[in-house]
Amino acid sequence: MEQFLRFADEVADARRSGTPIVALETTILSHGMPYPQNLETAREVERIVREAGATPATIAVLDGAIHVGLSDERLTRVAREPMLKLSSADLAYAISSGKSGATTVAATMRCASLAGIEVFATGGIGGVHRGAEQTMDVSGDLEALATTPVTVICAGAKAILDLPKTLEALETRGVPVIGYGIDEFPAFWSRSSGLPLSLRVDSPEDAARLIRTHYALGFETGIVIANPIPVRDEIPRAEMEGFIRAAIAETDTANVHGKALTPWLLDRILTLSGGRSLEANIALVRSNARLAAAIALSCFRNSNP
Ligand code: PSU
Ligand code: MN
Repeated sequence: MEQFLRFADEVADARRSGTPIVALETTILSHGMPYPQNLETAREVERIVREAGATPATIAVLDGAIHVGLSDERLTRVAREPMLKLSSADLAYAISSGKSGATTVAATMRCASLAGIEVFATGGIGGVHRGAEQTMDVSGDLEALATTPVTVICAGAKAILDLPKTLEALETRGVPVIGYGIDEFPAFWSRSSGLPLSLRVDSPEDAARLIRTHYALGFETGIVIANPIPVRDEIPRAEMEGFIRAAIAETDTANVHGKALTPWLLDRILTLSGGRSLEANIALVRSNARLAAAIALSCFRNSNP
């Protein structure tokens, strides 16, 4: 499988010395945020991971190769060039036909796992869409979480989703969903969803111990660490819900579905909220990167006492 992987120099060095690495996804950049904010965010998130003492590995498929760690030139390509949105089902196609694409949570987890990276920071995971009773639109992220041993640090699932059903689906698949310093599932742009979580950790050390224990028990699922957006950056749930409902109501007439749905909704919500949703999105990604680096460092200390 190494034949498909191209490591950036800093990632290759970190792998050689066995120091902590944090994987980062690219769909959030290419399909989730406008240019140039996406590029600025990508650079800043990498800087945050480095400052915390870990190595960032931003992942994308470029011209048929899985890049683990992107040069600034490649990062710029991902931020500016229209490219495919790659979930698990699309990876082999993109690689075997020499195409380029940004990786979703699902595809990034697979690439991280192939590269031996255990910790991954993103914004929010995909899940069960509202109206899934009719559309059966359920993100491949859930299946990837069920089958890929990578820990995902996120601000919950995007609140455009059906959050109760998303939690049920994760429970069925045996994926631990752990609140970080919180007893409920965060709702991405808002800290609160009203949905209780029974698992909670309050420090990177506790998270690292839990991760080690989960895999020592022989499980091969992913783990979700749900880190609420910082208080000062959140948009209260009642307010967000108005933007979300308005955007979803427009999807019928706009005739969007499938892969295009999540990016379309995020873009509409950005407009409806007057840009505030993007500010919040950037803030929560930063916060998740910081926590992911701290957890990766604790995992590293655990295995190198
Ligand atoms: N969260 C965001 N912006 C995004 C996504 C999540 O704030 O762009 C992306 C992630 O890459 C996630 C994907 O894996 O949306 C899920 O898309 P879908 O529902 O089509 O599986
Ligand atoms: Mn879908």
